[in-house]
Amino acid sequence: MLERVQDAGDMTLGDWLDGQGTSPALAGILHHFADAADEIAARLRHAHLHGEQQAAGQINVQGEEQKQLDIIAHDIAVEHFSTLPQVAALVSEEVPDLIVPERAGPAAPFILCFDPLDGSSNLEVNGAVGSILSVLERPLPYGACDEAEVLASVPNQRAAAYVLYGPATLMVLTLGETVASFSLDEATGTFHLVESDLSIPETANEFSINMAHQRFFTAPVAAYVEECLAGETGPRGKPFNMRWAAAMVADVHRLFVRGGIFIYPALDKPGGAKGKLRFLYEAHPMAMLVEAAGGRAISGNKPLRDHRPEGLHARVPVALGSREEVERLAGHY
Ligand code: AFP
Repeated sequence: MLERVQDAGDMTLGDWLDGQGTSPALAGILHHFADAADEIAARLRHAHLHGEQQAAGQINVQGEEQKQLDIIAHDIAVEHFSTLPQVAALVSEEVPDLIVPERAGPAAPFILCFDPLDGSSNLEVNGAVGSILSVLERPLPYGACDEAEVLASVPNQRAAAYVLYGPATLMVLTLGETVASFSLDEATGTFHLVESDLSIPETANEFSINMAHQRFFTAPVAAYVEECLAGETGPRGKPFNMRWAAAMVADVHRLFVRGGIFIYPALDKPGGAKGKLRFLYEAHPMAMLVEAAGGRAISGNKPLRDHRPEGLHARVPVALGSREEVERLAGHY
């Protein structure tokens, strides 16, 4: 058996959270997210043996076909989060309504928004998928924990994280100041620190957008992409590469390694004005992570963090990544 590389003092997620002075209530949530991810990773590894990568035969709140694993991952996450008395409510991509766990006390401070299995259309091709979490704190004084209160909690984002289920199971986490990454040791179910201070390179030569929608791009996005495609002889004076993983978690993870820009824009077609991605459990957590690593996140040409969604599952156009690339795109508006 391979010995694990001993680095960063062989720090576990728990050690790291202690070192950050994380409150027990918030640390408890992140531990449960890690435990849920460990369980989801195990189900993913065996999914093809049981046919769980296949469609479940039902449509979710987004009007998208659910895979069996979408529902399994949702159930695992809800089971873990529902045991925590500090959690007032849950918003999951997979169900239309707010979930209020039985154990939630009236003074429970946190609301959790999550996508249990992002990129699940990759399951049948054994491609990368992920889980995303955003931790919001309810504003005082606490009211009825309903949709209005969830939306009012958006400015109080306390933590964001994703787990990428690739060849390795990696968690990337921020409490707002720095971004750290952890890798799962499946033998013990423990996440170990890999990097304590991830930063997104300021400049890059890679862009990430679904080019199949090119005919629906609005003018600013079309102009930005055209400049990238023009390469050395265009206004950018350098060649660009294009990547599209079809799972936001995988595309955003690449930003932390190589830099670049990820765009899911508004599309100029019926029903396309808000793009595809959901604010509460896709765009908002990724924006917190990217900005904590020195990158930028926008919707249109405005900071994404200033956006206020109109519902639990509201969509929002998104662009995030290396500062120079995001500012260049914003400059075209
Ligand atoms: P699925 O969960 O339905 O696979 O969607 C994943 C996703 O929301 C996001 O993770 C990707 O970036 C994006 O959709 C991919 O969208 P396209 O369908 O345009 O490739």
